[in-house]
Amino acid sequence: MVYLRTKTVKGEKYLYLVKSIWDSKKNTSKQETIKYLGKASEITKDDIPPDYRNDKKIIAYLSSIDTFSIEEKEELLTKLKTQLYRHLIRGDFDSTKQLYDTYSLASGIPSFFEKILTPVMYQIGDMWAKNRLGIADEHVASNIANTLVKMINSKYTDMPTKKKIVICVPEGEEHNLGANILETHLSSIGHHVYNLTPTEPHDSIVNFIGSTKPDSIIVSITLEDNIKPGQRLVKKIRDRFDVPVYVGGQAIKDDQVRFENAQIIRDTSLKNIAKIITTKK
Ligand code: B12
Repeated sequence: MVYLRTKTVKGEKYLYLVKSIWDSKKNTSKQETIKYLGKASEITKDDIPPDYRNDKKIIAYLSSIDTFSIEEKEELLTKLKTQLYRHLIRGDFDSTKQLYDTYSLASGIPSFFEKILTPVMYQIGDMWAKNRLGIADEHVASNIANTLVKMINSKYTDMPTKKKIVICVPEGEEHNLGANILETHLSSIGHHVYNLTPTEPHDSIVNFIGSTKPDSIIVSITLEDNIKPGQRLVKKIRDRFDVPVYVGGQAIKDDQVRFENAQIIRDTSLKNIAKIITTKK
């Protein structure tokens, strides 16, 4: 296994390309330096020996450090997205998980969701819309993506809780990967999230809110056709409870869309979403 190791000397980072080798006599692994790459701030991609430039771990690590130009980082991200696209379409969960593990280790889980998984899912949708991808492939891809997000989320079930947050979608909305990503991110920072997605009857959602008394509610809408049902859902909730409701998702990207009694959140990071919905007004 090959990876990059950092040594910090007097505040300056130095990178080494190292190999992990199994020593069967001592029954342990040892590191062997393949190449000393130099000061992290001065390294370019050309410093990496060609054999390792496409290594997933190396790419994941390099795309996370500041020393690479934006163009180089973009190039590395593009490679990772291409790899993920292939893994998802093939239904290859193990490779998907491996890519997630290496990338998130270096760059964090939110970055994986925002920079890799979400754009790849959008690309899959575009390919499907252009008839360049079958519906079965799209299903396989979204199932694998959802399995991964659920698996990441399962790590956080025992965390202490800060706020109670309900996530729901309007009746008829079957898309819920975005909702599951929000659930995972909010759980990872200590909130107790009740994810009612995918579609549930509006009355069940309202009854659930009555019994759990959450601090905030997220309504995620993907299909434009579901904006009206979404508006009805928000009205039903707000007619009964004085709880803040936040609406977001692909359907409301157009800034003409309005919701009474709810705040629309557009184009912002997961970190910022968490801040907005948990800050008391
Ligand atoms: C996977 C998928 C499906 C799966 C969904 C499985 C599942 N469990 O989710 C299945 C196969 C079921 C499906 C069905 C359909 N789909 Co579909 N689907 C997709 C696809 C490829 C990916 C969706 C996804 O997971 N995206 C990635 C997630 C992470 O992104 P996201 O939802 O935008 O979420 C992010 C943000 O928006 C934000 N966010 C989300 N919610 C909220 C809420 C708040 C408050 C905030 C602040 C932020 C926020 O956070 C997330 C993380 O960054 C998209 C393509 C695309 N562009 O997304 C098409 C797409 C959404 N589908 C589409 C269509 C047309 C359909 C069908 C009508 C197809 C059909 N004829 O049957 C049906 C409708 C089913 C239904 N009634 O809902 C269209 C929608 C077009 C439109 N403009 O309305 C798309 C865009 C494909 C396309 N290019 O045409 N689909």
